[in-house]
Amino acid sequence: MPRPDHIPSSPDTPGTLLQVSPLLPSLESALAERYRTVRLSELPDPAAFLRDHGSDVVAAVTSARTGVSEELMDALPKLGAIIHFGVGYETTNVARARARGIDVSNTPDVLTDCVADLAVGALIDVMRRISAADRYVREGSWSVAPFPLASRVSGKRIGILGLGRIGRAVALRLEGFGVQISYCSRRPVPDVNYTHLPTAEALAEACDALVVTAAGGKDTQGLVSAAVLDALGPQGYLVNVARGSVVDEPALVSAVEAGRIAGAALDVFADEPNVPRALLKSGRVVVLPHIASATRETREAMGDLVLRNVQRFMTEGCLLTPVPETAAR
Ligand code: 8YV
Repeated sequence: MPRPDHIPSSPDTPGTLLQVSPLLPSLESALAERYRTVRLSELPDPAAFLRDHGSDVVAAVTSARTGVSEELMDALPKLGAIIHFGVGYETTNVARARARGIDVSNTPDVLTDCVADLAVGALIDVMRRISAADRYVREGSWSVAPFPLASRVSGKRIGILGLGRIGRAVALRLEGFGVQISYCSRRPVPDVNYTHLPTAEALAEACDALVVTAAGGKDTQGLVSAAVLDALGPQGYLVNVARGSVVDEPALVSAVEAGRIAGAALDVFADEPNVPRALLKSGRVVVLPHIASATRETREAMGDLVLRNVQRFMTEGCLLTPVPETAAR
């Protein structure tokens, strides 16, 4: 069958690289220059492509947000690698990929600093009410009355939910604020001096602000429950730079509406880009459009790591930064 116009015939590489979702423009160009790349979302008839050419695809590049669905995996019988742009990969069923012998990679480390920077910025914003104070000045309220007093950050008790690479980078930054740090992770981390607490609820109970840096996925779904928010209490703040799924969002909405927590700074939501109205309306909530890794420097570094993973797979059949062996879904 003749190759349709929308499928590039060069460069000559060992198989087709499927780009599942839109990516950083510089990465898209680099992939297209080096590999026979097909952009699934730009095809007039993706189903026809998968039917007629699915067996040409040897690797898939996708975003953390999109992953590779089980249906798509099933349509690619020769798929050998799924390469994610992003540290998260919960949108791909890794156990199923492994069972098929498909390797999976992500982009760890290169985004840690920027995500931690934003988490600390968001924490200070919600406690000191920086965004709210900015709105206050702009709407002309400063000449009417002074801005209400906010909450001190330095010296407070901060809980970190998920002490992985990003959680540790957040803790390291906060050490400079003289805070007391405690954390909850699947297991105690051996080389830190922070206090380990066994459950999210115990952690929330013991802190003034809870910073969520745990990975998304079914293991952490709804981990920040109504009970955890109640344990945080009316003087407590929630910061989430992880995944919307880690927080029970309806429970958060009702806790914010009832003043059962003091405030929240959220970079991630359950159904992005949709943000519940109650959160948008609350002056106690800082809402951000999932920007924790969104700096030019970090996104370029993520793109570069994706490219190096693709190169490694296409030349040596293995990946540079495979996801941990323990990763399931
Ligand atoms: C990006 C992220 O928004 O790395 C992640 O898991 O959530 C963010 O860095 C994402 O990679 C874009 O798909």
